[in-house]
Amino acid sequence: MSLLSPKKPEIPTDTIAALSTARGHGAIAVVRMSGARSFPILTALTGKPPGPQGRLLLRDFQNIDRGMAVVFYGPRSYTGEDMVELHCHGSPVITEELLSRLESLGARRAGPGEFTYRAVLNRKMALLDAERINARINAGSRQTLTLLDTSPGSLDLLTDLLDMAYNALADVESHIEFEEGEIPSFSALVARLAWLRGQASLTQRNASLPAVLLYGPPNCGKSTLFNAIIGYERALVSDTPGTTRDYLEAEFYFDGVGFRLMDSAGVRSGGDALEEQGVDRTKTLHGEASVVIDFSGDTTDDPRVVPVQGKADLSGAPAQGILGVSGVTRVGVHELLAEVAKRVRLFQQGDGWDLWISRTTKDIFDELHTLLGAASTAELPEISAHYLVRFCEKLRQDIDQPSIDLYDRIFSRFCIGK
Ligand SMILES: Nc1nc2c(ncn2[C@@H]2O[C@H](COP(=O)(O)OP(=O)(O)OP(=O)(O)O)[C@@H](O)[C@H]2O)c(=O)[nH]1
Ligand SMILES: [Mg+2]
Repeated sequence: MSLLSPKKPEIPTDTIAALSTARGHGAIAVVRMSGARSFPILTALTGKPPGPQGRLLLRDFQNIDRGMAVVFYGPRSYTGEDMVELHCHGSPVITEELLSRLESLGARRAGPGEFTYRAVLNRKMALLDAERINARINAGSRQTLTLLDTSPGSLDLLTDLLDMAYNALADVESHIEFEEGEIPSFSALVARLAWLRGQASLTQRNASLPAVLLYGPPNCGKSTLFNAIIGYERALVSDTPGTTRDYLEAEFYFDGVGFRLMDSAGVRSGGDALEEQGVDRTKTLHGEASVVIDFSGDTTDDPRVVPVQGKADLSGAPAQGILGVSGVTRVGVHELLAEVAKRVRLFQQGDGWDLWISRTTKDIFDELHTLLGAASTAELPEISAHYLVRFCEKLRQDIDQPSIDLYDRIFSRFCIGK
């Protein structure tokens, strides 16, 4: 089986550069360069040639900054090409200047995912597994990271499925030839594909951070709690009911689980037109949220809802099944977050999330599902065989000769610098 096929894109010969750390201000930033001219460009930038393999060199980046240059000699690098990492101070002015200088010395600015794209072309990783790199960067929980490490590669999953499909085809063809017994049902193949698609759906569900909504009447302390949880004064707080109108959101991590915490307009009727629009948004968010922290005082069977009583420092003990919390004294906040993390895990894991499956592999499974549906509902074994042959051909092609379209689909979802 070969990933290098004549239909594959050509290996590029130019040298690319990009900022690989997040944009904005930070202690350090890393600008990466990959390609045949990486070392000559580094020499031109710093006035000195790169040192021996793996050496870290302190360099003057031509009046722009002083920093560290890390050199990787191909093929022992991420992309398989000669690579340089320039570690500089994390200022957008510095990194932009540095990139412009690299451009003027002959590098080209990299597009999304271009470093990983080169790694695939240089056989550093299989195309269908390149998405794991992106998933690792975007992982919202420890569970995702663990599954990224333990799940078999997409090529192995597809190859196993192809074996099962060949067996199913052999059964149908021998039935056609000898016309004995019932038409084979290839139920094992159907069950396996259904399970894989279920795992792929769970993976997708976990691909974005789940939304946790603060919900309840005006003035109950939602925005105060929002600020207390995220650790800074993001939301306006006042004793005037109806303060929050637009909803706000901020990412938050607790006990290895990430979520998007959302503050919303307090729900009541009779406010002005703007407030009513805010309340409508809150109601929509309530329908979509993975977990709702509900200050309304009601209890419910909805597993997404965690009932709380706000301003626990002022009020007496809450009723059975309701958690007392205060954004001012932080009473109950830790317990609340533990409960939210528990609900988020339930939502994320569903019934047994055991395998991380990439989005492109999910798309392949969906196409295979259509073919298998046609094969399993066909009334004549010849028609079943026809669709099973197409099923096998499609799998064979995705394993051996991924199309250029597949490359585009995968790398367009990457960030620049990866
Ligand atoms: N003592 C006490 N006061 C609180 C607590 N939480 C909020 N407050 C006060 O209650 C008032 C309303 O708080 P907010 O956090 O703005 O309430 P809200 O639910 O966001 O209100 P709306 O945005 O109008 O829906 C403010 O004066 C807060 O200082 C709390 O836990 N204890
Ligand atoms: Mg508010």
